[in-house]
Amino acid sequence: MEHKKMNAFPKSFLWGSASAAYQVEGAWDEDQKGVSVWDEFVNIPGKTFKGTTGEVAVDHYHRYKEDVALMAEQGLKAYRFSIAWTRIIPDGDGEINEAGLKFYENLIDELLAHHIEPVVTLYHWDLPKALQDKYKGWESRQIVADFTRYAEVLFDRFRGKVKFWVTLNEQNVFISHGYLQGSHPPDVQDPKRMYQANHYANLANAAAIKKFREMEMDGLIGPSFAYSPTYAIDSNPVNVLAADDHEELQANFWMDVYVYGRYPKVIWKWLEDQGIAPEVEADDFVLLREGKPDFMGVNYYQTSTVSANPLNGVGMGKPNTTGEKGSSEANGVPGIFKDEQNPFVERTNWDWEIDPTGMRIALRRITSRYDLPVLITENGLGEYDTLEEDGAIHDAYRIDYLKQHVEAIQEAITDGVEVLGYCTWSYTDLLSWLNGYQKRYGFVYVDRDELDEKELKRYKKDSYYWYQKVIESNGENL
Ligand code: BGP
Repeated sequence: MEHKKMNAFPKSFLWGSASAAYQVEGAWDEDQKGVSVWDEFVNIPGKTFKGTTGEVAVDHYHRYKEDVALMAEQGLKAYRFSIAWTRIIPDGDGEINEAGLKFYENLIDELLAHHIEPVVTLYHWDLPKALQDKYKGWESRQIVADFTRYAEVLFDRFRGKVKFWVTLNEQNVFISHGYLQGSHPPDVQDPKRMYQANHYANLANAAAIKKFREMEMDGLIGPSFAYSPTYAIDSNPVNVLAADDHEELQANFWMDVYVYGRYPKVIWKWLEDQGIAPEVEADDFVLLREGKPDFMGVNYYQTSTVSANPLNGVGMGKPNTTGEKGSSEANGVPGIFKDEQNPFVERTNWDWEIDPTGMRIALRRITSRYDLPVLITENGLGEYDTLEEDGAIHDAYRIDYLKQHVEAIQEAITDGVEVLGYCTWSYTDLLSWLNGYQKRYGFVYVDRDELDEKELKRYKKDSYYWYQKVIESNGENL
């Protein structure tokens, strides 16, 4: 629908930006930090683009004050970052490491001193390797208790300071990449194991939220879900059915569990028919229902367009991690759907579709189905940037992308969606898990590349100044 007049952004709207520990911190073995599964995985030849690692990343661990000063100057209202479990409890379930807690306390205090709201992600993929070795990490029910204890340590320490908490970042991504595509640790390709690990992740998410309630924490908590709303390639009913299946399998399958504590029936039946349904206990569903979040965190980058796919049709294909446009392979699930290129939208050099209207659709679908407020925990454009001789970075394409998405959010607010805030991905440039350092997302350029860390100097991009004006005008001046 078209609106005659748009609603303004709420006064309390969190204009933010985001990062994740492994992608920015570096200092991978300092101050008694334990080893994570990513510390190990990146050193397996051929796993990441040009063998890049986060061992130094953009050295945020040592430069956090400089980074927060840049945020303050820009006027940022919220900064979403993740805590590395291995800094807090190096072996996952043993001693608590005060030096790790201190680092995050300093960061949080620095943010609060500049009136920037910390938005803390408990888990952004860097599982303690000790737990992987001990009981196969997410494949064991034991992870639920260990994750809850870790969460409790953080709730206890940062009570009163942190008001926004994100439990698991993109469970749908780390589980499917880790156990189906084998492109993330622990490098498994087995759907049965994937759905089992996923079930325990659901329980861990719910148990952490339950703990938050029991501790009477002042604040809001929810997961961050990577949501790519589905379109059918056309109105052929078989393709519309494929789109329905895609939405059920790739979105409702996770978000229904978070909010309603149950799996969608159609997908559960399909999992049983395939012999890949997880083993569950009756009490699990009691816990899942007790773990209802306060908001749905959404990482929105793009939509998915699909068509029907026969039983002998196309299977899993590799995504583009090189930045060579058009290099992603055909991909699908035989008997259900296959991915299509949407002819109505542009694509980035990494073949990600640029679809701001899809953001509005994502926000509306969540509101209709779950009736929860939404916190946009990630959205942004990964592209090549050029550092000019005078230190400028003219990223008009990023401004254009962000502007269109902010407009779509305002449309959604006018439609009646409650949006708590908008965290762009990312604040500084950082390591892209599988795409190295050349795929840049930040407002702040960091001068390093795949092979050379250089001096890791920070430069403000044009988009930095653009967002500054957006924040200053509470979204009126785009
Ligand atoms: C999300 C992750 C982020 C970030 C982002 C961009 O899936 O939560 O950590 O990496 O995607 O993705 P990429 O780095 O693959 O371009």
